Amino acid sequence: MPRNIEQSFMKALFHGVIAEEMLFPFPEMSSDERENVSLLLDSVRRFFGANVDSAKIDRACRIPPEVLSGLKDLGLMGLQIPAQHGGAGLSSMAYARVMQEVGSLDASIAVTLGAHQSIGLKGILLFGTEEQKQRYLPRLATGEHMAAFALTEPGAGSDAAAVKTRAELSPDGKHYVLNGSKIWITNGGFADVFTVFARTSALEEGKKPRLTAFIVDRSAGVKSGPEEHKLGIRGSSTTELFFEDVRVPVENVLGEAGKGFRVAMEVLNSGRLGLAAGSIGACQTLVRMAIDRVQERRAFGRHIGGFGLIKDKIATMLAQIYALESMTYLAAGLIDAGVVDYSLESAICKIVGSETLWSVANETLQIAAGIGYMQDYPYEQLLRDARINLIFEGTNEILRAFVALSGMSGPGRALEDVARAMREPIKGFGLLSDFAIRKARTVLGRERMTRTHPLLSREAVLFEEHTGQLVSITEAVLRKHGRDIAEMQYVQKRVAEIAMDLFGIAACLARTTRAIERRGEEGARREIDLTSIYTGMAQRRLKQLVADVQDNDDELRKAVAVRAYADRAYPFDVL
Ligand code: MYA
Repeated sequence: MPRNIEQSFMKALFHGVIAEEMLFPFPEMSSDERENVSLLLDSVRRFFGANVDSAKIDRACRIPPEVLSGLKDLGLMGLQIPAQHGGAGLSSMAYARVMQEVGSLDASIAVTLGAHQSIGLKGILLFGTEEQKQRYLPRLATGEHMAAFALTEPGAGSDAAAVKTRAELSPDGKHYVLNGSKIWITNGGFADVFTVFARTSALEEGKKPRLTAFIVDRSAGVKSGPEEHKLGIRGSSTTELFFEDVRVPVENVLGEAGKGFRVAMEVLNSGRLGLAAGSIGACQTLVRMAIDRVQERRAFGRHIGGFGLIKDKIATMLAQIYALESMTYLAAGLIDAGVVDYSLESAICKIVGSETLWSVANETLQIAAGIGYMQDYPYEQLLRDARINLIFEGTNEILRAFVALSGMSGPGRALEDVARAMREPIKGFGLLSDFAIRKARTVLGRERMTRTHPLLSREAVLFEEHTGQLVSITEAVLRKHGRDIAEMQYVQKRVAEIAMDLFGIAACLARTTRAIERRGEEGARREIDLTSIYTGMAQRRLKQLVADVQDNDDELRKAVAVRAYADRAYPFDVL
């Protein structure tokens, strides 16, 4: 059990604390749940095999209604809704495993299911009152009602707090009146129930408005725009939503009035893991296709699978997927263990999931070569379907900034504490937080990985060393930039990427240790090898990232971009 259930593994790591008890033993589902999930997955595979034609869904830009109702009959709409409210009551690990399977079968369907339950109804699960749960969850669990999450607006995408949709309390205090619109809402064309975010305070210059989350029934007057035409996930529904004097009873406020931003963030924290899980599944489908292709396509008198550069691509994909799967199930396991703050871990899984999928889709298409580019084959659709994951549920750029700033905020506070304690040594010492005390008593040196299997000691040392680097870089940039760090996006990107690689190595170490303990060195050979390849790749990236902190051309790049904005184009022509 974690040292401190409030603490996040990654936030602790930014302080140099390796909370090994959060890594070991690597989490797993109970055997009962594993059995249930296996049975469910068998039915899912059979159903998709017999009823789902992804190319047809892509061409028709819709999921046939009979497929949607079949998915509902399978019980796929209420996976995490507790049994008492009509759902399957799955743990986060089990939910992730089901989303992984659906992600391996059809992206439009995965996104529809994800928008319904990873985010659409998640607010009710996390923040709903008992009365709200009883009123909404049973019909959402069966899919009689479908849900959507309505946060994004034209001026409030990455800047989620800038929502303009207004909610005014009626003079009798019995309901709110919503006015405004939302864009790019997944399931927007048909959802019956929406989690809507609106501002309930006046806009003040330089201040963020207070948001409130509402459960809004379509029947209250929510209108949808036409379906958007998209690059990929074309079978999923994406529309605008319009609220014109939509009356919502005060009983439908989700969480506390004025605390809607937190509701949005917590829902997204949990939703991002679903996306990572779906990405694992899509990667598995792609790697299977890539392996089939390299064994059937011939060049220069032999299968292309025999060439070193092809082997390199396949090995890289496997190592990346192994790390992604390890990170995602580690994070899901932490949630199941009761850890409250998993915001950094889930953001990291979302970034790594979407980028791994993009790279695996790209490399698989490359291996397929000519046919990869043709619409008669599935590769191009998989590539198109994969692209959105880098954008929605928080763009990877904004999530990198979030990982860095949120990770560094703890050490930032600790440094302030230390500075204060140094100024007022007697009084100040009592004000020190746990972490700051450690720091003040320094030199604490780096913490050790003590529970990894000895066969992985090289990788464990690398993890320890780079944890030390993360801490010293964090301290150095906080001392140098102070609060201005919020504006230092190059630094944020590097810090985030160091953190991402460290989480990946930690997750692989924990999972592979369990594999070795259970099956011995030879039985765990595949896991050991993939851990070694992944750690090697991460090591090379980490070395570069650390070097770039000191030696970079950030300022030059900024200047070039500013000149390009003035030129409004690439400025040369050989003519
Ligand atoms: S849904 C729309 C997705 N939109 C976003 O993700 C929005 C991204 N933006 C943000 O997250 C925020 O605006 C950011 C903060 C992070 C930029 N957990 O001053 P602040 C706290 C907990 O930094 P801002 C979609 O796309 C923070 O500590 N707390 O805020 C669906 C602070 O607290 P305090 C958090 O600068 C698509 C306070 O909030 C978090 O305004 C369909 C203010 O922070 C957090 N994460 O911006 C998907 N963040 O005041 C279907 C901040 O106490 C998926 N805070 O210090 C299906 C997938 C299927 C896969 C298929 C595969 C094939």
